[in-house]
Amino acid sequence: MSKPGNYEAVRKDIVKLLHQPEYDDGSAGPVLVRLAWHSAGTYDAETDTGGSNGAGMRYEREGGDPANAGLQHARVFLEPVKAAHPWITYADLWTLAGCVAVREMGGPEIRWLPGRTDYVDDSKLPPRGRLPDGSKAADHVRAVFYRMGFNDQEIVALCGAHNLGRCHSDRSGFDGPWVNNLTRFSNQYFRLLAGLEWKLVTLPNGVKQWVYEDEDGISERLMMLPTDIALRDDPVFCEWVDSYAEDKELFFEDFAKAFAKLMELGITRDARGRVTNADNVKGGYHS
Ligand code: HIF
Repeated sequence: MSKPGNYEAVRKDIVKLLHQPEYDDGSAGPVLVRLAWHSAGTYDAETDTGGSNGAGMRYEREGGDPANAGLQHARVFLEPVKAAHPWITYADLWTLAGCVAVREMGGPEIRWLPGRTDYVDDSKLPPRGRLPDGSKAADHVRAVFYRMGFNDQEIVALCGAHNLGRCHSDRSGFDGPWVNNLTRFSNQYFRLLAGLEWKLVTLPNGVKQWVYEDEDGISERLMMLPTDIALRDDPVFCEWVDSYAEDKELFFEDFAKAFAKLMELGITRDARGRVTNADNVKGGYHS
């Protein structure tokens, strides 16, 4: 067991578990990034509910949300790390793992601060339906991310995370990866979104998505969600898509800031960075 507060030791153990030859594309990285984002992305700024505090996905009410299908894999990957460092909260572990995974897959360093609680505050529980629906258009994407407090530029920067991983027909109904090198963080997502000719298709399960096929039709099919294509086709979003397609450094910088902000939603800190709303939660329960 590591010394409480030794986040470096936790980081090292997260790095060690990323290589998973038997799982998916051989890496736990993408699904860990998704776990971190879904833990935080339920936040509603107006009512100050949802967010990563509480690690609510451990329980059926949030964990069983169809939007979170598949994320049990990410939580299971992290169990040995929790066992080796029992002092870390799940809420901290899940958010840290996402940031470490981005960095290890070649992305930017994301500023991450500890202090989240595993107390579940009943008054802060998010209702289901707060996470975005990939079949929708730009107005839906804006509604979801404005609710969390993001602007148009930050939304597009965040969406570059779809450079990682893939869709699974048994989880979301969508199918396939956004890019070829799907465990390497880069701005390829934006280059492909802006540069390729995408075709709308209906999958055998009735789900509609956009695909690109090489002329020979042999190489693996790449895909885009309707919400991804919405970024290309919206007059404001598309300016940022082009900027990030052209300038990888700018994308890395903006992504790191936006993702760090996402991880902090619902967490308040004092001047020294200590969390002020994680302890002594009234009416909550602890795992
Ligand atoms: Fe995703 N996202 N996301 N996403 N996402 C999926 C997979 C990943 C949306 C829908 C989906 C973000 C925003 C949005 C990752 C990271 C981020 C899947 C496929 C869907 C449907 C799930 C599956 O079938 O396994 C929508 C509608 C979003 C709003 C536009 C974030 C910015 C891009 C916030 C973000 O960081 C990652 C990583 C994956 C890959 C997971 C995997 O298991 O490989």
